[in-house]
Amino acid sequence: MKRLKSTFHSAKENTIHTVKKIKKEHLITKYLKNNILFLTFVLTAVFNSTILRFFCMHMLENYLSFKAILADITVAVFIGSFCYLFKPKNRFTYLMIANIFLTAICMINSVYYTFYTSFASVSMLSLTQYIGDVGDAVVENVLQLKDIIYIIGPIVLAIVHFKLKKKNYYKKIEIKSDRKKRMLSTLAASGILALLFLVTMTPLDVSRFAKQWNKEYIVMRFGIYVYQANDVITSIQPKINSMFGYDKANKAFKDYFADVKEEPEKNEYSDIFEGKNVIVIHAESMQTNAIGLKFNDREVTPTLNKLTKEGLYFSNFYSQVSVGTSSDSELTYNTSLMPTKSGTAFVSYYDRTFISTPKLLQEKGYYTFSMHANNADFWNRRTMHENLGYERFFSKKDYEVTKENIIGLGLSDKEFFKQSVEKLKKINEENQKWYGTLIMLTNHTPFSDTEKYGDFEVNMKETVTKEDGTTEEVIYPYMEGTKLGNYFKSYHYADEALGEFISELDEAGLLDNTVIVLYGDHDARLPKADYNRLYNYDKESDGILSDEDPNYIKYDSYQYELGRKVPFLIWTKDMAGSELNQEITNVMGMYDVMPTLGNMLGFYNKYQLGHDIFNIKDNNIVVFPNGNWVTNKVYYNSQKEAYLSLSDEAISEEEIKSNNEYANKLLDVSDDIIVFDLLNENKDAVNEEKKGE
Ligand code: GP9
Ligand code: MN
Repeated sequence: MKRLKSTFHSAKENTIHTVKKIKKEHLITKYLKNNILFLTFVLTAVFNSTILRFFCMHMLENYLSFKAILADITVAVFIGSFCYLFKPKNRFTYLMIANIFLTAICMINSVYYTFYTSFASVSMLSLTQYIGDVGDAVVENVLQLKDIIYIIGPIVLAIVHFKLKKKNYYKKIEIKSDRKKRMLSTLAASGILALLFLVTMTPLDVSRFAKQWNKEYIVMRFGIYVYQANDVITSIQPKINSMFGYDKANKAFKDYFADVKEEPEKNEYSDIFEGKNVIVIHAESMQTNAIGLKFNDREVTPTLNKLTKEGLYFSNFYSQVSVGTSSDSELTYNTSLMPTKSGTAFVSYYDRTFISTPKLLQEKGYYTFSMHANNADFWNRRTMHENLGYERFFSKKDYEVTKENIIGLGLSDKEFFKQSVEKLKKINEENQKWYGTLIMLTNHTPFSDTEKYGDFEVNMKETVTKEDGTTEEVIYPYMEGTKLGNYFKSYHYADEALGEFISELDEAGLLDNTVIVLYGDHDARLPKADYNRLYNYDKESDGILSDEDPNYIKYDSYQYELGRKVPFLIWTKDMAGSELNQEITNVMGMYDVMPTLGNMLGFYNKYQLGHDIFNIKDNNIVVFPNGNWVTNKVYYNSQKEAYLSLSDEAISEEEIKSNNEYANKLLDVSDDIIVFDLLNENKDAVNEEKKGE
């Protein structure tokens, strides 16, 4: 009986389940049937965006990226939801307009990508020169099927619409009362999808999205529609920033530079390199702390060790970058201005007027150029290098990049230098004097292409004599397998590339009248714990020494922050042993390069924020974008409002206060110059000063 009861029970359950299932199926089919046009709209929008990624980025994980597809669906559902505000027969018009709009975004980007290997930005399109370029691109590409394939979207939508109309579909589904409800529930669905998307975001996604310059990455993760919406917002932001506070900023600017001399202060370094060719090496992620470092008696940076010993080496030098990393260091190096407080100068303020080293040298008759084997739009360099006064930018398309010669982000440094030497030979033949910046690439985070860096071990080897008199080699892992260890391997490779470059230049006779300037662009952002292991390795436990051990070296956050020093050096073939061959230990920042180098090459910019290190000497202060600063005596951390004394001299409260004021004023005036375009606004005064020189 019991058994019978339970069989009956489960039969009943089954029936309920089947009924529910049928109802569910019925609901789904009902939904599909009632929303054919809306769904066609969503599908075509997602299809177009996917096709765009397919044509531009080729790799399967890019165009079939789950995140991008989810983002595209979210946007399409969101936009499409408003169609429910209209009567069914009018929904087509709304969806068609929206579809054409989204299709246009895909088409424009498809054409733009073919031309620039990057995605379009509204801020760029607003510049007439770009409209010209893009216009040409459209003409050149108009016949390419891949650019017009996107009209499949509106065509499919139209076909579906006319078929439905013929079947009297719109009249059948007309239920007046539920329009608002349907719109709201669809909107809510897009909200849920957006939430789902947000939980899949990694910190890297968030930071790249905020910066908006790594366009390929954003399109790959967020889809083209979110990219374009973000692009509009980031393009408008600088305009909004510059709408308020102009008068105050202009006054502060005039006051700041009122007492600055029109003429440079001369010293024994004035004009020493006037008329010489200059090669500037932007050394990716090179930090000072690897210089002189050895593993098992092998130097990490033999080339840099040699150059720093033979040249004029600034060993207490800091880069002053913000979120714009490489591009910020280029900005500060070239203009003696600080990175902007929001956004990045290269991306958000690329159309401002800058007084820069290449521009001033161009005025002195130099041919100016830059070389970097990465995509020209990375960090918006294509535009900014022109604005900074480089007459020619040799980028990825000017180099032969094959699968075999790629390491990490792109063309390997060895190959980059090799191919650059050929270009330099030609430049040298065609120009009397020239100034060029070469931007390295291989030594870039995450330093994981270790098998391509060549042999460089970062372990610890020891030879032990055994009781029987024979010897044995013991190997301790030390830095092997750590991120810092991999960084040293990568650094060693980059240093070797540098060495080969110098030899090749010498062989080509290009060093005879040339000054080499090298700066590390910023630190490599490596874990503090890895430095602790480097300085406090306990081979017995393969861990870290106890802080009571006599050999323990303190490495706290102050040491870490101060350890972000990067090398800066000036070297010529014949400098070794001369008066110029020296180490300068006074603290110096990237913004001091333009004044210091300017004095040596014979140019001057009144609106520079740094100082000639040979004038300011031990009285210098290096201000960081976050308000921290360092002098020879003290390092101040503005977030913690705490400092570390760097000398035996007492530090007074007043000193801290006045340096804080100096730092804040400098950061404000620098930001104002860029945001309010003050060098352009005051161009009459600026030009007047130039004439007076
Ligand atoms: C890219 C390279 C790296 O071309 O300069 O930029 P970063 O990530 O160091 O800012
Ligand atoms: Mn960099």
